[in-house]
Amino acid sequence: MNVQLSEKIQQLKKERNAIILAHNYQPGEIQDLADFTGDSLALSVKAAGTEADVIVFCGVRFMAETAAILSPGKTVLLPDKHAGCPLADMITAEQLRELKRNHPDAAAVCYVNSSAEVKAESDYCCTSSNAIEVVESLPGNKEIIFVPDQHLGRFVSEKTGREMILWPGYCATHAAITEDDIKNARTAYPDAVVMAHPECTEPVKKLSDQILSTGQMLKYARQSEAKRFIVATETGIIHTLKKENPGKEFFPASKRAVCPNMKRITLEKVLWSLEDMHYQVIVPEQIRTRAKNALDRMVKVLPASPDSRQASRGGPTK
Ligand code: CIZ
Repeated sequence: MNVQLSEKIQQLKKERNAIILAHNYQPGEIQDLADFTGDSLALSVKAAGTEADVIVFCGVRFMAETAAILSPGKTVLLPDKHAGCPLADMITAEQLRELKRNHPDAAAVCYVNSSAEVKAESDYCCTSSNAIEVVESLPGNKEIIFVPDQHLGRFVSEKTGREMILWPGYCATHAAITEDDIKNARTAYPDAVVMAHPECTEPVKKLSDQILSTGQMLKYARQSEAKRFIVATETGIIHTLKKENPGKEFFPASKRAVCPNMKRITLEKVLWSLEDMHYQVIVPEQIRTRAKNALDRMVKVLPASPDSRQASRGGPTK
């Protein structure tokens, strides 16, 4: 870590009454600098509960938007304005409106990896850790539209037995992990547990032992008796997995599973972001309130707050 840079950041952070959030997929030095690390929703919920005036979100745009949706009184900064999410960009609000016009009785469920506009058009939001529960909460005869991730959608459909209208979106970083990667990793580390994210393709998930969101992976690794783990998600999470579990070993399923957008955030950009108060992520109020409704409906069908849920309901799903 560049000590001078990080000292400057800490100083400015105090002056601005700011907090720094880092997603589990961020570079290690950004995670080490952050006040909180975690998944996008847990981070946004945490930030909303603080007295900070400024949130620096080290992640991608939809994550900063989620923080802005939950913290209308705070300034939300994304250190690199080009840090987008190709998966979130695979569906627009107009495309979802058209899907809803074609299925007027359907409930629209959107994965948190979506733009604020798409959330605003949705009845429910969900995360990869609660998507099954959100879908299960809907009446059995209700048609369901699920956007934008087809792999998470198919996984939820299989687990719940509910047929869903799936949008063909996908995360290119998770799609880069192949069946051969899992087979090769298993050959190299035969005693390792394979943890895969639900955004992975179906064949990869079928070859894995545990299908887990990032928060669930962290919890599973902490609690498991296993000593070695193959990790089939963005490789940034391995930094925290190693830090939290010094006696255990973690291997990426594929070294190609690196999200170029997540890696746009650097220490320099975090500093510039606080110096110049850019790039502000603003969600227009009429979009924000509708998007928040989708998040609130999600929380209502779950028994606890997203934070405690992550801890208490983060059990494996396979
Ligand atoms: O919602 C998030 O933070 C993402 C992208 C994945 C996860 O499993 O936490």
